Amino acid sequence: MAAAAYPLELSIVIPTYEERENIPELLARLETALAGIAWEVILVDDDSPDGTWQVAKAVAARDPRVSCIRRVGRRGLAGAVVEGALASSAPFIAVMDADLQHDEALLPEMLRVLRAGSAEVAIGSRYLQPEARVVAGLAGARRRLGSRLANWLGRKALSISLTDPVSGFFMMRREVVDRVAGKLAVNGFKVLFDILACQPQPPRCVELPYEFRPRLAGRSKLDHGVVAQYLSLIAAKLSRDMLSPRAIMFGLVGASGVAVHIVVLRAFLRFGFADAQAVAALTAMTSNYLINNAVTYRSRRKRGLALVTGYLKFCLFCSAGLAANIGVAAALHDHLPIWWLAGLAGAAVGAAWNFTTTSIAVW
Ligand SMILES: Nc1nc2c(ncn2[C@@H]2O[C@H](COP(=O)(O)OP(=O)(O)OP(=O)(O)O)[C@@H](O)[C@H]2O)c(=O)[nH]1
Ligand SMILES: [Mg+2]
Repeated sequence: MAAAAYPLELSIVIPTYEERENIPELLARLETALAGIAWEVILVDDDSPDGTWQVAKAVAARDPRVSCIRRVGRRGLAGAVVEGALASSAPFIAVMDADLQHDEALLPEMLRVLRAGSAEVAIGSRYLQPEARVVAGLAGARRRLGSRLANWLGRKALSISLTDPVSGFFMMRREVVDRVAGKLAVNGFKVLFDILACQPQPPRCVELPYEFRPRLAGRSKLDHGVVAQYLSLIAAKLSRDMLSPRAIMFGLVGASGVAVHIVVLRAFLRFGFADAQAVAALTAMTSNYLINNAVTYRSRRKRGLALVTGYLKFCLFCSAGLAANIGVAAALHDHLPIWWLAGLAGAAVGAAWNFTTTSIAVW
C-alpha cells in the first residue's frame, strides 16, 4: 500500500449502488493504471443494501487514497457524482462506473490531454470504436438501440459535436463542474450531458476511444425510469431551462392521469355518471401519485408508512389544486367566454399548483 501523494492531481469519483463484488478488483486495477500520478478515489454509495459502503470503508481505513461517502435517504447516479466531485479538491476530476465497463487504462491519457490545456473535458467514447467492439459491452439489441437513440438525442440537444455525449466515463478540470454545480439535475443518469448543457460557453472537449466492456459482476441499474428521466432532461434543455426536468415529468404523468381518468370513467359509466366520475378521479390521482413517486421523485422515493402519509398529503393538495383550477376557469370564462381557453388556463393553474405544493409538502 502506497501513502497518498501530494499535491493531489486527480480525483476519481465513482458512484456505486450494489457493487460490492466489484470494489476490490476496481481499486486494484486503478492502482496499476495510475502509477506515477497523485490520485485519490471517492466512492459515493447510496447506502447499498449489499453493504458496498462497508467494503469501501474497510479499504479506506487502510488506504489514505481511498474514501467513501455513504449517502442515506437519497438515490441517484447524477446526484452521487456531483456530491463526490464537490467533495474532492484535486484540479482534475474523473468520473467512472464501478462495474469495470470503463477502461481505467485510458485515465492517464485523459489526464495528459487536460494537463496540456488543449481541452477542459476529456471524454471516453464508446463510438470511436468499430461497431463490433461497442456491441460487446451493451448486452441485448434493445440496449444497443436505446444507447444509440440516447446518443442521437443528446447530440441534437447540445451545441458541441460529440460521438458520445452521454458517456459515463470522462475527466474534467474541476472548474467545469464547480461552475454549474447548483444547476445540475440530481435525479438523472446522464451527468456528463447535463454538465455540458449547463455551461455558459461550450467547453473545449476531446473524445478518446475505449472499449466498453461487459459488466464484471452485479446487476444493471438502468431501467425505464432512467430513460424517462433522461427524456425529461433533454426536454428541459430544449425549453432553455424554462421548465425543470421534474416539472416536465410531472406534467407528463398528469397527462397519463387524464388517460387513466377517461378509461376508468368509461368502464364505470353503467353505475351512473357522478359515481363513475368520482372513481375515475380517485384512480387517476392514485396512479399519478404512484408514478410520480417511482419516477419523478425517484431519488426521494417513499416506501412503507411514508408512502401512505405521502398519498394522503398528495390527495389533499391536489384537491386544493382542483378548486383553484375550477375557480380560475370560471372567473376567466365570465370575462372571456371562450370555453377551451378558460379550461386550459384553469388546468395550467391547477397543474402548477399541484407541482409546486406537492414538491414542497410531499416529497
Ligand atoms: N450512488 C449511486 N450510484 C448508482 C446509482 N445507480 C447506478 N449507480 C452506479 O452508476 C454506475 C452505472 O450504473 P450501471 O447500472 O452500470 O449503468 P450502465 O452502465 O448504464 O448499465 P449496464 O451497462 O447494464 O451496466 C455503476 O457504478 C452503478 O453502481 C444510484 O442510484 N446511486
Ligand atoms: Mg454499467
